[in-house]
Amino acid sequence: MATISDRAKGFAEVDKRDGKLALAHIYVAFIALAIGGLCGLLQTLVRSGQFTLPWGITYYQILTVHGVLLGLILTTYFIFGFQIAAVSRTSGTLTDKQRLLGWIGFWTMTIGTTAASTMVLLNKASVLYTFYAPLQAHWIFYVGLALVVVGSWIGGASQILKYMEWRKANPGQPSPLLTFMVVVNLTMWIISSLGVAVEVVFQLIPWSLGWVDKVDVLLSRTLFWYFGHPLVYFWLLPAYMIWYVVIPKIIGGKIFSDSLARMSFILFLLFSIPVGFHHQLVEPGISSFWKFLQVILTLMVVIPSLLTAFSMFATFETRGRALGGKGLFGWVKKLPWSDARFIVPFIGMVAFIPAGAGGIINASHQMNQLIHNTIWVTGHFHLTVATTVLLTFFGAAYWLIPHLTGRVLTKKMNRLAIIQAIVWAVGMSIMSGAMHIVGLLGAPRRSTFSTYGDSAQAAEWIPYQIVQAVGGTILFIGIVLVLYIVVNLLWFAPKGETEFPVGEVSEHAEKTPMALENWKIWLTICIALILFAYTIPVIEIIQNAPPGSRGYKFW
Ligand code: HAS
Repeated sequence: MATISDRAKGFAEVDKRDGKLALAHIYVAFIALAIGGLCGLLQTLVRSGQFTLPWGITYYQILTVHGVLLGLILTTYFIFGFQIAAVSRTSGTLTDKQRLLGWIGFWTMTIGTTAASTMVLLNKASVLYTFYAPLQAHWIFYVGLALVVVGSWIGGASQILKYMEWRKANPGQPSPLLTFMVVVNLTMWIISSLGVAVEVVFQLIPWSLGWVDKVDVLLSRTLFWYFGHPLVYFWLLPAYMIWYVVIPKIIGGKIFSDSLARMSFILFLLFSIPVGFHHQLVEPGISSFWKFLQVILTLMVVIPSLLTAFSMFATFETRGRALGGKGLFGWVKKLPWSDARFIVPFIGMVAFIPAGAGGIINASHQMNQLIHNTIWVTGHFHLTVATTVLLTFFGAAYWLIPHLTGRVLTKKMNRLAIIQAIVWAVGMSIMSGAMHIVGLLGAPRRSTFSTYGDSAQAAEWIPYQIVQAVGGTILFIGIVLVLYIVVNLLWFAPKGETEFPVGEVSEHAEKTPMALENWKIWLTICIALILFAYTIPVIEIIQNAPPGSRGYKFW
């Protein structure tokens, strides 16, 4: 039987030992999807008011499991699995030392994940994925999270070392695009996660151990969001890597422009960090000038997404026309609609159009007053991370896993993968659509009937909550389907060779300027922007902290 992989001939493979490391991350990612997804289903049922959790399990317990496992664990592990494979595929096999670092990182993260998840499952850390103070968790939860971050630095170092080795061996040449993108993503991750590391190590751990009585809540939220917004781009950029580099190859086309792709990644590095205040626009204690400044910087970080949209349209249109597509939209018909590796991420791209528009509404200072803390925000991030990013990851898993396991995606699984994406799109449109609408009517996020009572206003929200539960149930079917395909690709699919698709740059593209790889310039601007956006407001937050909340006697 002909398989998708039959088209692939003569491609470079990821070394088996690197593949094992990548696969270890991917296993954890999909285990997190299974447990976190089940909690998602339970949550929508609880919110509909038609279901009560058994055995004393609380809503906030499952909400924390859902957020931590899907928002933090599934994403980080899939991203690391993909990035390890991408670096090995495009810059060569990792050295033994680099691979060892990768494994140390993996085990450090996994010990941390197990510790944190156990505390959440025991209801000792029902503090949601943002773990805002003054909600307090068991200290083991915070130590677990710190280990996840430290493990990611160690694992990330192994990928960065490979990049440095490549550059040393190839002076004056631009590095492989995919590896370059991985390094930008890791640089952004390391710089931003320093914020959450400081919060956890210096504020939350001492406080949860009882070494200090109080914690400066505003400072802790500021440190969290210094990390929290780049965190969402840490999720998005691997999806963009797949769009820029892998999709052109899958559709038989070329990368529109290497320089444009690199430029957009650099813009993410510069503008994704100094923008955390757009999550704190309604918080007192930060002056409106600094909020306004960070709103402007947030609108700057929209630009690389617009560049990406332009580049993707150009790639699709060029390919469609090369295949004979005529007229304004005739090229659309020429794209490979029956190939899951293309259509699944494509649905994610389409979702990003309304999702991105929603993000711009959120960022627009005054409009934020309307939607903040409503379930509109939940609708926004289910379109962005849970649709755009996740469908792109699923689409990538359909070639990445068989590439690493030496198997193939059969026609039957390919068809099921397309059905899965359609199920996901339908479920998410219903659930996220209802969340957006009822959010505008004022329905709060992170709450249930027991917390907001049975007022007349709450009664108005009930039909929407039921619609959300319907969407959530359809989404859960989508999770079961993707897990079925993944299990098949890991252990049961026929043996064979599957391509790790890496596109070539169009011959019409301009030569890539080496300035795009000049880290001294970009890191200097990045740090200057962070200092500019944060120094004075953080000093003000510390100076104006309520008595005793600095905790330490020496502060
Ligand atoms: Fe967001 C809240 C602003 C993007 C995730 N966001 C959140 C939260 C999460 C999240 C998790 O300013 C909740 C945090 C919490 O728990 O409190 N967000 C933005 C802005 C963008 C944005 C300006 N967010 C994302 C992405 C996420 C994500 C990406 C995850 C991956 N967000 C906010 C703000 C809040 C917020 C406020 C706080 C709200 C509050 O008050 O609490 C931008 O990056 C969006 C730019 C995107 C575009 C779209 C470009 C379109 C493309 C697709 C092209 C399509 C093609 C297909 C080519 C401008 C690239 C072809 C199509 C055919 C039809 C043929």
